[in-house]
Amino acid sequence: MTTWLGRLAVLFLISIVIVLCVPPFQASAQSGTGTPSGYDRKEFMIPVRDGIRLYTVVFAPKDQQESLPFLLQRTPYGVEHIFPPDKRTYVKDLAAEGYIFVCQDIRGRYRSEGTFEMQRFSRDRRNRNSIDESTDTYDAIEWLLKNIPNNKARVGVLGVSYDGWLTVMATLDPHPALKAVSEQATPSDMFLGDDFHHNGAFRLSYGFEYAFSEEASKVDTLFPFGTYDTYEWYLKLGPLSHVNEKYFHGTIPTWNDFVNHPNYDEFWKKQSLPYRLDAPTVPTMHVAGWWDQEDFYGPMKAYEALEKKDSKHLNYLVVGPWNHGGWSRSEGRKLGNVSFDTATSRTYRELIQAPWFAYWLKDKGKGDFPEARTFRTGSNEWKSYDAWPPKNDVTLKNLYFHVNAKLSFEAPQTEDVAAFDSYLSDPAHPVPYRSRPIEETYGPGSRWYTWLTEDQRFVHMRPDVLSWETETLADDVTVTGDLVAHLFASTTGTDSDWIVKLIDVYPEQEPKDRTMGGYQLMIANEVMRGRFRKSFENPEPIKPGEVFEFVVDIHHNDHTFLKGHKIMVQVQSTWFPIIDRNPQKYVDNIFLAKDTDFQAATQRVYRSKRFPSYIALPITNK
Ligand code: PG9
Repeated sequence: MTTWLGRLAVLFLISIVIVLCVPPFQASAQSGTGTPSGYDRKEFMIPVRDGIRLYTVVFAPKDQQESLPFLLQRTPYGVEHIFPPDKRTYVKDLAAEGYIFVCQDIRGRYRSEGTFEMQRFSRDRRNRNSIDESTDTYDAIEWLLKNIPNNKARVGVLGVSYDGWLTVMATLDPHPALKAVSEQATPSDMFLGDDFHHNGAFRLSYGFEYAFSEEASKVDTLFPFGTYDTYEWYLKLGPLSHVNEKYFHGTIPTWNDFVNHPNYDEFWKKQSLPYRLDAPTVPTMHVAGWWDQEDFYGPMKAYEALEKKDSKHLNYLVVGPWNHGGWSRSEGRKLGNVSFDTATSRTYRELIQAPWFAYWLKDKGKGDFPEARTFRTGSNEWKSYDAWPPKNDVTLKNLYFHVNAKLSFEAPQTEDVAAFDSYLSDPAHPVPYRSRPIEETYGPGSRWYTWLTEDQRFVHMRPDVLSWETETLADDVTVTGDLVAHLFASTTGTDSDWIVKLIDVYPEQEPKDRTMGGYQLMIANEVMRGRFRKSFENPEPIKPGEVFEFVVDIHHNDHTFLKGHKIMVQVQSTWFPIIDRNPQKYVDNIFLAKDTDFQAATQRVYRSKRFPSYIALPITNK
């Protein structure tokens, strides 16, 4: 790091306090250490098998009579300033139940010793001295059982996002005292669907800012942009090769990994959870938010991977109308402008999370948890399922693109070769992914947290964003399960991104809230990087002008498009700067592309009998 960067980093350091009671980067200026509460707070440096010591804070209830189980959370975001459990929204209901709470800085972060590695690979088991996050958790648990008085010799682990991923790591070769976990918004695959890439398309602003934040220093550090609207900053940055040339100078390991692994190689595969997970070993509750701006794919995939071998029925899923970690704070009655009529986050904490741990760690309740619980948006109701995605009462129906910007469940009959809609995609003028100014991701006042619920009218009718919509719905239409877009499309370039957004269009006269009149609420979305249409391992150029079927999985959902609403689909080829600009000319590694590689391209989306673009929707009446 250069000296000026170092100084700025220190300045930023002082201004950021990461509080573990809320998910990462929901910063708060308060320190929990001095807050009076019903807990005794003790700090330890817990040694693990290679001699490294991990900074750990233990909160035991002051009036503890009986032996209590542990609830452990491990984190890269700093435990020093956490609130006592009875002051933390996230675990207040658990605190009322009675646990000994433990928080630990993982190796190399904040006050722990050792070296941090972003999502450290699993150790080589042949080497008895090797370590990973799983052995660190094991050793910490072993130490706690032996050294903290009056413990019940049972442990639960929970956490959101990175802490959720660490929760999953705890279940690999678990300590025998580990009796239940809840991973919440864990990433599962950083190339296919979580923080750093989606379908191989690089999440530029997130990847750049997060890598810096974790690796420029031992503590979280905001990148010193020196400008408020990062849209312009990233545009001026130009090709990604300028990042190391101008700013990182090779000092940020995760950025170097991005550059060195542009395709789905062993590096990404070995990190992914489906690669690491086998049959569930510990009762596991996965928690996801429909509008999670960071890791929605992750918990859904982790659930799916474990479910394949869940013969002992240890694997459960909860999905609600939340952003990243939204269940752990506030009431959850609203997200951005969207109302859910009920306190969804509180319901989760009181009626789902607390009974889950009470059953496994304290033998309370019957343990008859539904396999999957979701909050169905639109109709705003909790649903229980005995399988996810639901197998019964669901019919797959295709919603087709038509002439005059129409969508309908009838397939197009036209043989016309010119049955397509078209736009010019220009990387010099990329479509913003949220309305400008695009504040730095985790900066003060950032609207990052709710961007997925933003009214899509801010780009509707842009010449490089195509839209199709249904007639006003005469009846409710409910989708439940996996939604997949099939785009028959061509480009004049040799590489191209395809972004598909499924939108619930509110009536112009919205009876419940007139400010929502005509609102375009995105309920599903995804980007597909064209070079990976056949293989994520071996990308290929696209043949200019040839029509391909690009299959874009826009993920699981449970949503009712209410009677009186319309269903809309938007397609575009840039989503900046959350997704880096595709040069639209095939180059082997986009991280090394030159300025001159970027070119405008004419895109066509077909809607004919031969090339019927559509979205496959799992529809239910239940
Ligand atoms: N989404 C964050 C993250 C997790 C794991 C790796 C990289 C980033 C987080 O909120 O922790």
